[in-house]
Amino acid sequence: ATTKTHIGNFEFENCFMNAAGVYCYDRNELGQVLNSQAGTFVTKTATLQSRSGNPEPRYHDTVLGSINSMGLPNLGFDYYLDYLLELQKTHPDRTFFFSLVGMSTEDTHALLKKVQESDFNGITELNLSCPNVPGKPQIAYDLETTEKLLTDIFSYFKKPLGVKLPPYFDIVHFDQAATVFNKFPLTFINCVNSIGNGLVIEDESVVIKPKNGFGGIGGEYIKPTALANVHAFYQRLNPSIQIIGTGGVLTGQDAFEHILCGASMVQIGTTLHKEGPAAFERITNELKAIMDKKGYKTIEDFKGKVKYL
Ligand code: RRO
Repeated sequence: ATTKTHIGNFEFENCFMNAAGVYCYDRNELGQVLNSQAGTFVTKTATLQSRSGNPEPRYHDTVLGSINSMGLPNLGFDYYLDYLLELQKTHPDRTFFFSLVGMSTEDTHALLKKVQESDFNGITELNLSCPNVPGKPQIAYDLETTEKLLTDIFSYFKKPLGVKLPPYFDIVHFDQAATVFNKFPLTFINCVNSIGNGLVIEDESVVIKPKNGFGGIGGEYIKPTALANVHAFYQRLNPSIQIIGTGGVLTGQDAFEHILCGASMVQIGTTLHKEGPAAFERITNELKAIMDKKGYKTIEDFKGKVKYL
C-alpha cells in the first residue's frame, strides 16, 4: 500500500506530518521532521515579532494526552520564511506548510501580505484557534469576525491558504462554520487544534503555570472530538476544500479512522512530542499494515467512506 497524498496541487510521499507547535520551533526540530518519514512539516505558528511565550512549566504530558499553555513562543516570521526559502532551493521537489497568525488583525494582514509578496511557493496555514494567549479569544469561535477576516484576506492573498480550526461541539456550529468557509477559495481546513482551556490536576495541584493551570488538551482524550470535526466538515464543505485531520493520533488505526472520516493528511502532535520523529515510521507502518489487510492500495480507496448504521 502507499500512503501518498495531495493537498491542492501539491503531492506528498506520506500523509503524515507534525501538528503545528510540536517539533517545529527552530531549524533543528524542523530538520528532524524533514529527515524523518513524515511527508512534510508545518512551522510553529509565527507572529511578526518573535515571542518568548508564557512562563514555564507550560507543557505537561499525562497518561491520556497533554495539556499546554505555551503562549505562542516563536522565533518570528522572518526566521521561518528564511528557512522555507532555503528549503525551496535544497528540496525543490518538496512542499512545506507555513503557520501564521498576527497578535492583531492588522498584524495578520501584514504577515499574509509579506507571504504574498515573497517567493514562498508552499502552503500557508492561518491559525484561527490558539487558546492560550491571555486576553485573546480563539478567532474561529467568532464566525462574524472570521468571515470578515477571510473576506479581507482573499482580496489580496492569492497563494494556497488553509485555516487551523478549534473543535466545535454543536451541529448548528458545524453548519454555520461550514457556510462561512464555503464562501472562500480555501485549499484546506485543519481539524482540530487542542480542546481549549482544560484543567489537569495531579497531587492536589494544577500541572502548568500559566492561567492557573488552564490549557489546551491534546492526545487520546480528543480523538472522538477530532473525528467528529473532520467528518462534520467533510459532509458540509465544497469538495475543493480538503481536510487535514489532527487530534488523538497515537496509532495507524487512529490515522485510518481520520482518513475514513475524510482527512487527506494526518497531523501528529502529542504523540510526536512523547515519542519523537520515529513516531512517523511506526504509525506509517501500522497504517500500511491495516491497508494491506483490507486490500486498500491508496488512501483514496477509503477516504471519507466511514460506514453508517
Ligand atoms: O502556543 C500555544 O500556546 C498554542 C497554540 Br499558538 C495553538 O494554536 N494551540 C495550542 O495548543 N497551543
